[in-house]
Order: sequence, then C-alpha cells, then structure tokens
Amino acid sequence: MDLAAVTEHSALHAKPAGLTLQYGTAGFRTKAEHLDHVMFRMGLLAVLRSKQTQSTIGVMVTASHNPEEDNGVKLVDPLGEMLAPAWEEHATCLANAEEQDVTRVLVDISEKEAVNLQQEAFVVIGRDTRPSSEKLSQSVIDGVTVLGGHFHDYGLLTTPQLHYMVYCRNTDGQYGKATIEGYYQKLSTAFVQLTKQASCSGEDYRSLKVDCANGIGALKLKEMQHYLAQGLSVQLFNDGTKGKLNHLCGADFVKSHQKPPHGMEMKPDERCCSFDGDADRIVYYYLGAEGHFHLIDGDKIATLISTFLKELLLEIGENLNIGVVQTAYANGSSTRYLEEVMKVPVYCTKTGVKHLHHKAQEFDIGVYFEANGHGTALFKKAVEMKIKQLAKELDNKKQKAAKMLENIIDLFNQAAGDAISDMLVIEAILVLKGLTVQQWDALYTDLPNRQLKVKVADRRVISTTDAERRAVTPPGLQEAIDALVKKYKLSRAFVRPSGTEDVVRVYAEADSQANADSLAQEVSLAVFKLAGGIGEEPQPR
Ligand code: G16
Repeated sequence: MDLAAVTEHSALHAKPAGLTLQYGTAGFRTKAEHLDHVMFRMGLLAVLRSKQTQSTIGVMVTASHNPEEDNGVKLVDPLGEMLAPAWEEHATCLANAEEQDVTRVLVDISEKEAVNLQQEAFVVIGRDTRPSSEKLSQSVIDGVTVLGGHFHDYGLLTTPQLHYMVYCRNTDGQYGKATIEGYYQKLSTAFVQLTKQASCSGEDYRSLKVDCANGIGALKLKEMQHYLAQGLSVQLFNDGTKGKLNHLCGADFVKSHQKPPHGMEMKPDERCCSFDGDADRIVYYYLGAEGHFHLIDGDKIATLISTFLKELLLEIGENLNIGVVQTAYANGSSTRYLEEVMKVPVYCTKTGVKHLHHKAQEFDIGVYFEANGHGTALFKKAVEMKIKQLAKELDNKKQKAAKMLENIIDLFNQAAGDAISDMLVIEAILVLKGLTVQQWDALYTDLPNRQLKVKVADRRVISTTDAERRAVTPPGLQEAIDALVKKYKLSRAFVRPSGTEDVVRVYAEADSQANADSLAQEVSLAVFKLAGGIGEEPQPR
C-alpha cells in the first residue's frame, strides 16, 4: 500500500469536523455534501475487500428512498449480497477516522482480515440519478485507484442491477452476462418464455402503469421496453423529466402514506405500481370501483409468489422446503394467511434486506419481502439443478410446471430485491393464474395500520430486541407501549431507530384505521417523551 499517496489524496476528500456516521441498514446515508470523504474511503475499503475475497466488489452510490438532497453508499459482496457484518464495522471505523488516522485504520483492517496486499483488486461502481451522485462516484474511483485497484464504472444503474453485475462477474458469467444488455436479455427471455405458457392473455394483462419515483427506474425501464416486445407494455409516470426524486411519489411514499403518488393518472381497477428511487422496491395498488385506494404491499407480493411456487412444486411432486421471511412490519393478516392457510413457515428478522436474505438462504426456496416492497426469492443451487433436470424428464403436465419453475428462477434477481425483476415476476404470475389485481388483493384483508416518524435528539437511545418487536431502552418505553396496545383490539405496536434516516419509526396496527392511527399517535408521543423528542410534539391526525 502506498500510504503516502493515500494520505495525500485523503486530504483532498477531507472529513467535516465532528461528523460521525454509521454503516446503517443499507450503508451510509446523510446529506450529500457530507459524504465526499466517505466515498473516497469506501473506494479504499472496496479494494481491501476485493483483495481479501479475491473477487469483484461493488460500490453503489445511492440513497434509495431518501430525499434528493441526501446520498449514500454501500458495498456489495462477491455473490451480490450485502457487505459482511464484520466489514460494516470496518467501514464505520474508516469513515469516522480522523485525517491523521486513515492510514493506520487501513493497515489495522488489512492485518485483522489477513488481506494479501499483493492480490489484484477489482471494483465495479454504479450510481443513481441524484445530482450529487456523479461527483461522489468519482471520489469512490479516486479511493480505488490510489490503492492500485482496477475498476469498471457502469455509470447509471439501478441498485439491483449493480448487485447483478457483481454476482455475474464472480460466477464467471454462469449467473448471466455482466452487462446491461445481459441483464435485459436474461430477464426478458425468462419473462417471454414464462408468459407464453399462459392460457389467458387478454389486453388487461399486457399493460401496467409504473410510477418511477423520478429515479433511475424510469431510464432503465425505457431501455428495457423493447426487449419485452408485445409481452408487457408499461406506461411510465414520474419518469424524472420534471418532478423531484422521491417527492410525493415512489414506493416509500405510497406505502407509508397509503395513497397514490402524485402525477399518476389512475382509473378504477387499473393495475399500477411504484418503484423507489433506485428501483429496489416495488408496491402495487389500484383504485376500486368505489374510488377507494387499495395498496398491495410487499407482504401480499410474498404471498402471491410463495403460493405460486408452492403450487408448482405440488404439481411436479417435489417436496422442497419453502420458507417466507418477513420483518416486524409485516401485516399480522399476511403472517396468519401464510401460516394457517398456505401452511408455509414464516420467520421474522430485523429490518434490512441483509438480515432477510441471510435467513432465506437456509431454505431450498426462500422468499423474503419487507412490507415496504423490498424482496426476492432465493433458490439453492441444488434445487435449481434438480428443476432443470425435471424440466427435461417429466411427462407433459409435470414438465410444464417444471419449465415454469425453471423460467421463474431466471426471472428473479437472486442477488438482491429488484423492482424490475419483481414486477415481471408478478405480471407473469397474474397472467399465468388468470388473476386480476382485485382477486390478488382479496387473498386476505390487511389489518389497518399506520407508520409514523418521530424526531429525537439521538435515536441511538432506543435499542430493541426480539427482531425489533420490543424496546429495551430507554427505560419505561416498552412498558408504555404495552399499556397502550392493551387499549385496542387486534393491536400491535413497536418502535425502532431508522438505519437510513435520522428518525425513530413507529408502527401500529389495530382493528380499525381510526384505532391504528390513534395507537400510532399515542406510541409516538411516548417515544417523544421518553426518548428525547425534538421539535413539535406528535399530534393526533
Ligand atoms: C433500505 C433497506 C431496507 C429497509 C429500508 C428502511 O431500503 O435496504 O431493507 O427496509 O432501508 O430502513 P430503515 O427503516 O432502517 O430506515 P432502501 O430502499 O432505502 O435502500
């Protein structure tokens, strides 16, 4: 390591005095103007991780659902998964090191992780459409090159596309071709093959309205459209030509406000969906005939997918174990439906796809989704091989099911939750099952729920346990929540510090919307009072 060169370049990416950041739910996130040093240092760290794993490592510059002024960065590990926890700690140490300590921290990490410094390093970089992203990705490149790493800058990509590129590169192309065309080809071929097998194919199934949150999803869907040919026609809204990124639109807005995005023209019964700012989340919705807004979130997406996969497995007579992984945000009705009606085991992890992904890997087929629309399905390699084999061998009816499974495996982005891939999976399942969006929605009825945010001086005063369902600190908070929950029927509530925004998140569900709203408000007030709330006290809605 040329430590003198690191010191010299690091000074050009100085850390603002007193700034401390944490590698959170999905990397570092804060105001873009505070991130230059973090980007440079994550370039350095990616080189060390690449040398250590002898693999290509990804660096994605994005703040996903956060406001346009924010930005962020996360590292992508060799199989397209999130960075290993021990390296998250290294990332935090390096990002927070004072200028004079940067080289020492680098040396410490290399020693602790037994990094062979002679090893070549290769890093791939992607970025979203935020105005700050291009310059920040240059700072990543500066970090990579000063440590002698090689790189490929993919430029504008959705986050899941970068995860896909990393996975492809580290499996010598077995997972797919590590190019944007390779991604479009893999997904569109699987989609076309899959939907060819549908017996119903009315016009209704061929068109979909997509709110792109004024983000990268719009650019990439436009590029992909001709690959899908007649299979699916998407009409894009909030495509970035005028509105602001994630402002009053996008999956996070739609899910948390439970209302349609601005700028979308919805007619009753039309199938619509929203991506978030970097296209790794998706939620569906429609207006009922009576004009009511109906949200179909990640829980219902997981239900549709796991039901479909289970049915195919039954048809081919394979007894593989399927598990569904959710978080505390999963609607109580979805968990009950999956366990009691579908007889699928359900597991709960902490928020953050890294936790869900990890758990889902334990099953032959693991379906994981956060209620906010972030998720995918994972298939064990041996399962993939077996299904490929069965698709060649079985008799006619079984072969059709095995072929569908083979195609759907290719349609999922198994490196990360991916709005484009999930959208194609959902569209294919709906047409194959001949389901309308209303019939899908009618699988079960969500318990009314509400999510709120509370500002506190330091959100770290809240710590949780039991997959974030219970607060450990500050003292008295959990007791207060328990007492409030008791006041309502079918109720549940929890609080947790966000790992992407400077807020505490509050979730409540109950037997009616009015009760869910009032429970959420009362719990917010308890957080405000017991955890050092700042600004205005939470008010009743
Ligand atoms: C990221 C994570 C998700 C998480 C979300 C909110 O999503 O990838 O797993 O649910 O943040 O996390 P928190 O509640 O900790 O703020 P995205 O789409 O913003 O990358």
